Amino acid sequence: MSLEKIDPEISIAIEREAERQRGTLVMIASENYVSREIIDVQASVLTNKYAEGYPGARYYGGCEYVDVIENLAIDRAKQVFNAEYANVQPHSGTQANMAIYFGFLNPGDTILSMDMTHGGHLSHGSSSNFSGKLYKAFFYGVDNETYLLDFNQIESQAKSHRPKLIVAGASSYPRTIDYKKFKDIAEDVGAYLLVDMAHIAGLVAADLHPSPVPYADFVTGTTHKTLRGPRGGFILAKKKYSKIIDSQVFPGTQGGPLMHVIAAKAVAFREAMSQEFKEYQKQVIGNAKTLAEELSKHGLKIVTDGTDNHLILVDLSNTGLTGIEAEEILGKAGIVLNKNVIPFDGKGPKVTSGIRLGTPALTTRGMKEREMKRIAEWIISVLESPHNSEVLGDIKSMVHSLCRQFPLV
Ligand code: DSN
Repeated sequence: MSLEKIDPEISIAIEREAERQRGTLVMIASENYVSREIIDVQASVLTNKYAEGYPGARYYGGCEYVDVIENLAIDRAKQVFNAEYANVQPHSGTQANMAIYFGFLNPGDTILSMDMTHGGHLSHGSSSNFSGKLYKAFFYGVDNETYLLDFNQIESQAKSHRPKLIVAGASSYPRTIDYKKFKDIAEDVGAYLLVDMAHIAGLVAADLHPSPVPYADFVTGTTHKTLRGPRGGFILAKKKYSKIIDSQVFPGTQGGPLMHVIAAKAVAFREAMSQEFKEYQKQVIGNAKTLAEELSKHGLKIVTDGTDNHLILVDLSNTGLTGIEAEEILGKAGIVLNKNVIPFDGKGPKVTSGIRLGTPALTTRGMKEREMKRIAEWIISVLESPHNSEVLGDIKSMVHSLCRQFPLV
């Protein structure tokens, strides 16, 4: 029997979500569209299987095929990122970070990470997250003029707080991160270095952003952002840490691994080895640069005046709109993105003075510089006429027609 018949409410909601994804411009920097193969693998019979443990050492029978799958996922992750060790079981990036904290810190230990209001992530010590409740977190930020990472500040914070772990990585930082500088500071103060490369994992896989793997003790990431795989996390590290990390992922912080997701991660790592993937990532960056230039030409303030990666942070302070207002009106025109705090934002995370835009999903649809220029014009028109329903309606229909020209597979 079809889902439509046995559960029409869920069936209709899924169909509407599919229409929404097809018919709007997905510009949330952390979202993407996976291949049909990855969707099929995630929807496979692997979802039926329990496999607590690791390949060759499970707590359940019948694991011979899922062992093959997990070994392939591990080997491919190691190959893509040139890493000595990989764990592909974390259900999310936050759980990957949790396994590292649990493995190498004791409650009350000090960590030093990027301030969430300057672009850091919830799981890097925010007081509302376990990481800020269990550990004593101190934060570094960006320079108040350039909005670039301030390594003098990072170094002096590290020297005064003597953290056991330094966390590098961000969810709204538009520039290249110098991991060697982080490593030098960590070494100087005797701290471990964890790099959370969730946002830029696809760029790193394609050699378009310097890899943290040679410098960091631990690298965590997610497979669903620029890497364009299923929703989930992974960990890379030096081999000497493998036993501790494995035991902190399972049984430390998780039970049964999601084998359908791990199989889909394996397919994503395989896709990431292709020339097509490298070309795709180049276009992601090219599109982001064009979008930033066009928005800036039309008078919008771009944080750090541009981007090196897949995302752009816009400071709305000269538009008279807050981030939440901009998110809402752009959404009405079919342009979906998120409000975002900008460094030194006085408005707080629920309102914000900024918006974050990303190009990974639009680039997967095949859009290039030409489309970015049109989209920039639409964004400007919406922001200039936020209460003009005719303008919003016109742009919404142009968005629809552009989406039809770039169908999803
Ligand atoms: N919340 C994600 C983002 O959108 O950046 C990171 O986990």
